[in-house]
This record gives sequence, C-alpha cells and structure tokens, in this order.
Amino acid sequence: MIERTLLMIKPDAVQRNLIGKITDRLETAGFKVVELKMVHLKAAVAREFYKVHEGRPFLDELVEFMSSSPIVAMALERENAVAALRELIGATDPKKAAVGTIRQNFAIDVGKNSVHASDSVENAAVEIKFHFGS
Ligand code: IDP
Ligand code: MG
Repeated sequence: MIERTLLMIKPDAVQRNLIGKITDRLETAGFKVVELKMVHLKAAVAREFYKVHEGRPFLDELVEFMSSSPIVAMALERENAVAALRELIGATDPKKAAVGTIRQNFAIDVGKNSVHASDSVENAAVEIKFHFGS
C-alpha cells in the first residue's frame, strides 16, 4: 500500500552538511519527497513533537538537541513507506544499526543519531500534520 511517513534530518547531520547525502539515500530507495522544509524548532515545539516520550530520562537532552540548530523535515511517499524507512535508517543506537543503514553510516551516537522517522502509520499522519498542517 502507498503510505506517507515523516523524516527529519536532525541538527547533527545538518551541521555536518549531510542533507544532500541523506536525501539521496531516500530518493535512491524509492521515496518521493512530497513536502520539505528547513526549520529551527523552538524548545517548546520540540517538546510537543516528542510528547510521547514524556517521563523518559533522555527527553530533556533530546529537546535541547532538536532545538539547538535547524532541522530538515520532509514527508515521504512510497509503497510500505513507514516500515521501509525504519529499515533504511536502522536502529536508534548507531552502534546497533545494521550495516549500510543511514544511522550506521552517518550517526554519531544514540542521541545525535542524524534522523527521525515515524514509527507507525498513525504517528506518521500526526507528525506530517505537525510539520505541514495536512
Ligand atoms: P527512534 O528515533 O529510533 O524512533 P525513540 O525511542 O523514539 O527512537 O527515541 C527518540 C529519540 O530520542 C532517538 O532518536 C534519540 O535521538 C533519543 N534517544 C532515545 N534513547 C536515548 C538514550 O538512551 N539516550 C539519549 N537519547 C536517546
Ligand atoms: Mg521514535
């Protein structure tokens, strides 16, 4: 089934000039970029985006990092997009990410892990609406 999912290129990757390389990986894997923007999130906005992680020990660090400098957000469309993108980015901790995944190739550590991807079709719809309003 054709689905949409949300990808964010996180501050660590934007700062290391990896927007092009990561986007190339997405397009090469058959994802169509259907929405795209660069934005510097306010801390309160980043906290709202990650409210599912309320109470987790890493939340403050995550919010501070995600609001530290600009990110790139994009909505991507492809067959089976949500699961396919999770597979392409790899595990949260790049040390555990499969060989050849975006996080294995580019991420610094479990916090500065270069990309976000929606974890379900339902959350993808919420996250796309969060950034693009539809
Ligand atoms: P995901 O990005 O692979 O879906 P989540 O568990 O949803 O992983 O966590 C959201 C984000 O929070 C991660 O991408 C990472 O940046 C950060 N994070 C998760 N676990 C840790 C941790 O143990 N230490 C520091 N940051 C973490
Ligand atoms: Mg997640």
